[in-house]
Amino acid sequence: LNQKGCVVWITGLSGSGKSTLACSLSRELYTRGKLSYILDGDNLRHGLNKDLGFKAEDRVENIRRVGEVAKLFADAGLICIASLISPYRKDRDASRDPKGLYKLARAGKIKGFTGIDDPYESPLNCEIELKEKEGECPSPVTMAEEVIAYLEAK
Ligand code: GGZ
Repeated sequence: LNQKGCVVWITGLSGSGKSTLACSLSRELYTRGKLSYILDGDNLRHGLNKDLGFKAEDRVENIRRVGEVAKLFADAGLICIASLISPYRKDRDASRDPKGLYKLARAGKIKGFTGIDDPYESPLNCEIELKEKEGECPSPVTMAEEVIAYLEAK
């Protein structure tokens, strides 16, 4: 396989087009020779998550399970596209916590974890700020190009 496994997590309200985006993304990836697999919240609620409803604790468990399954697909080398409402920030963050460090920190098992119970002070006068554009995180290549362009200009 000429690809590296990863998880693309799509969040948003019911009817906002998450499943549609997941399908078109999967198709586009296929035309580029990349294998993907869609984990759709609504579909999974017929099987893996059929015991879960929409109470807060059920949604938390829903996101946790899908996060774990998504990790397995990514480990197997697939581009796993998870499309769930996933309304709670904390649960989404937990699904993007590859080393489980934020979870441990939130449970108080790691003390003084930056961003949880220890501060992160962003610089006040930084020269280059690499940030999201239109809600999207630029690729490492794009960010590297930005740094190089800045250095060249200087
Ligand atoms: C939200 C609900 C609810 C309630 C049924 N709240 O647009 P749909 O219909 O086809 O997809 C929605 C789906 C949401 O499942 P998720 O697993 O993505 O939700 S979560 O991440 O919050 O766990 C919607 C349908 O289930 N549906 N009742 N009360 N969506």
